Amino acid sequence: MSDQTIAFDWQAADAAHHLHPFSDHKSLHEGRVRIITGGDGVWLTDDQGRRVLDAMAGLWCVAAGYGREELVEASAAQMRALPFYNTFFKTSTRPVIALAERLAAMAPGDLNHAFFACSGSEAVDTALRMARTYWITRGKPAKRIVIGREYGYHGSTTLGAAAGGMKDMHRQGAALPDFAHIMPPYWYGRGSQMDPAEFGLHAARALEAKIAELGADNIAAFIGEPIQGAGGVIIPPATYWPEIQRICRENDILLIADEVICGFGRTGRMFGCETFGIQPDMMTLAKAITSGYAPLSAVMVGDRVAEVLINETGEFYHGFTYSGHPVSCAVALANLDIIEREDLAARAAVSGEILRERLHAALDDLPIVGEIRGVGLIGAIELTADRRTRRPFEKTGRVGTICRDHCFANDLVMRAVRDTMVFAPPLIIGEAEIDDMVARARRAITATMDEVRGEMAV
Ligand code: PXG
Repeated sequence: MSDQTIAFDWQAADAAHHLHPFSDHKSLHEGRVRIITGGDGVWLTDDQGRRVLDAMAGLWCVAAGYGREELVEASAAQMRALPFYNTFFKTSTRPVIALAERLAAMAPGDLNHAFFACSGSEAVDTALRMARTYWITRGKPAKRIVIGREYGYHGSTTLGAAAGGMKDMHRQGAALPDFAHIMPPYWYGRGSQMDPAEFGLHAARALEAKIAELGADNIAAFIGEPIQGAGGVIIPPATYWPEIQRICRENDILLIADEVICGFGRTGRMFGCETFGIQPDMMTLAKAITSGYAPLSAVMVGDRVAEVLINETGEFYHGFTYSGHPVSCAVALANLDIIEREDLAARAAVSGEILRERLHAALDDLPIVGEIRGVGLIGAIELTADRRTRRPFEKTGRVGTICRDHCFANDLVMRAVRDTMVFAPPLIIGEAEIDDMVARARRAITATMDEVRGEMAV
């Protein structure tokens, strides 16, 4: 690095000119931002030379791990050949065609058609626009309402934020008419009096009640993540999704699975829909589709909806300059090669078992740990003031933030959602790295417990 680079005050420049996503800037400016400069496998390097174990895979996306030369090469080769061309106006490029065909072959059931965008939010927006367009084309324009769930996260465009169940986002201008929400299938937080199977049916039937209230003739679609990621890794009981699917079918409501986090092996199968045994009408994909190496998302559309869009709608007035960006598509193809060749879905299933076993062994004696849960390589640790009654701490989020900061101090990236620690490491994580991750988590959680012991049941 040149002297000039070293002398530059990156902290001051970031504070002066960079508005961060989902950040309270005042409190951000009170401390230092962590500047990440490199990555290799599950490890990040920061500008202080520290090595950090990234148990969040970037932001739930770096499935294949950092530093994969193959992805760099795929990107460079495509940039040399053709850095950009659009897919509007009767044109296409080979990477986008190859990727559409490949995703159609991979996706479950009849999800045979791909529409591309750059982010999960745009994919969700697209799916919702398609759902409404489908019903308009079929002569049922009143079917407009989209039902989502509390704690659901479907991105940050206005339609996605309205479909999601994050109240803070709704309060900042993202509450729209024709969106409704039902309870999440959050057994630990909402259903611990029932057994999980019974609670799964109970939570699904909230959809039936909402349909009765609003009228099936007014409802376009139900959207849900197979596992709610940003909402705190809420894993529904096995009874939940089949019941949701039954209710959607009986009421002629489209079922949209938001697989932005679950897709491409995270849950131990290629898609969350396979883990939970459902066949949606549409599926949104992003993040691990390129392992985060280039921005890309897709909506996979089933034959029933696609045939109406293709044969009856006429022009669908929707799309983005970078829909099917050739460089992102080339990276996605190389990334899917890695995911398939290294069997990362099956590997996530096995590593997830090992991780949970080690977490139990390391954390079960800490009274602050209320529950450890996971499927494949996505999971959560609930922090509680009283393990027996599951009493939460006062002022939701405070203890989670304390723990997140202790994780940082131990060079471990885990996210706090409310007072739940969530993790989703790269799918290539090895056994020794799992042990390392668990040891750091134990140190961080123990330090958290020491700090808040006075608030805990004795
Ligand atoms: N759907 C789901 C299920 C997501 O998790 C999006 C849509 C939107 O994707 P884009 O690419 O537009 O961000 C997401 C994104 C967090 C966090 O802190 C989670 C996401 C994004 C940013 C932060 O957990 N998920």
